[in-house]
Amino acid sequence: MEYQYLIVERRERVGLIQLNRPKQLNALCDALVDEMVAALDDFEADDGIGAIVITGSEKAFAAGADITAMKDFSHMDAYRGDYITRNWERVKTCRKPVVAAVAGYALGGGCELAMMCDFILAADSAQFGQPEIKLGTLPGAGGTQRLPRAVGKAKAMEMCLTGRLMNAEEAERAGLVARVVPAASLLEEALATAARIASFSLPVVMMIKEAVNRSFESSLQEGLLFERRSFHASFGLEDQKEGMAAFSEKRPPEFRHR
Ligand code: CO8
Repeated sequence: MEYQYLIVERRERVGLIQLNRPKQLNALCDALVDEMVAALDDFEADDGIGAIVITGSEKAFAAGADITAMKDFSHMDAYRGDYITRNWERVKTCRKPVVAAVAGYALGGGCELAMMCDFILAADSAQFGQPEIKLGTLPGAGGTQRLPRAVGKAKAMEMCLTGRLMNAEEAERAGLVARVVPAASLLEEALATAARIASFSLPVVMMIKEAVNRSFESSLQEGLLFERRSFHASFGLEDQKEGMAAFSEKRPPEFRHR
């Protein structure tokens, strides 16, 4: 497929999606999101891909939903078109791990997109924020829901109510990002991290992703039960036999189902 707003590449077992609408700081228009969904569909269906990285440019991961495209919407336009939320959740429903590699601005929908990914690696230049209040609106793709889960109520409330930005160092301290790396090595680090994930048994990777996500949707007891059942199920996998045999034989495992 030809992409207008993305650069999509395969780096061995890692699928790389680079948002590429530089003049608008990767503002998330419908066409860009549609392309991102198509790229995710392709990578999800491709047995040769074990993990996915979504990144932007040096200046912006994404500066939010496209304000120019939505500024004249009526309530009916937004509601009937299910603006934005229509297909954004595809990032979340992807069963393979998705890593956000964020440099520069991740604002509004950009911050929400990063938070939909499984975890965020941030360049030291990254800035996160939900500045919708300054536009007379509010976050619409998870900012008021995922941000408090990531950084706690106080910081999330303050950010959403004031529109202030959080830098990479604070974001790491607050638990919004997994790790901060120098801007120059962000992509390399993100690809290496995704490649490591993709080197493991894919069914196990998917089970782990599912189990961690379950912790946000269930009581502790239910989550623990889900985890235990998945753990039991892993003993039905050839890769579990290989992983444990390799440990006993003091050799690296060769997972077949990658
Ligand atoms: N939408 C459309 N165009 C944008 C956006 C955007 N979100 N952000 C930047 N641009 C455009 C600018 O208009 C400008 O275009 P032009 O050159 O034609 O004037 C170009 O990108 C460069 O921007 P700036 O000149 O402003 O660059 P600066 O370096 O001076 O500033 C900032 C960078 C601080 C990022 C600034 O551009 C800015 O504040 N942008 C808007 C950030 C924002 O408010 N984001 C939230 C948008 S609303 C939103 O995301 C709602 C989400 C809820 C829906 C659910 C999911 C999306």
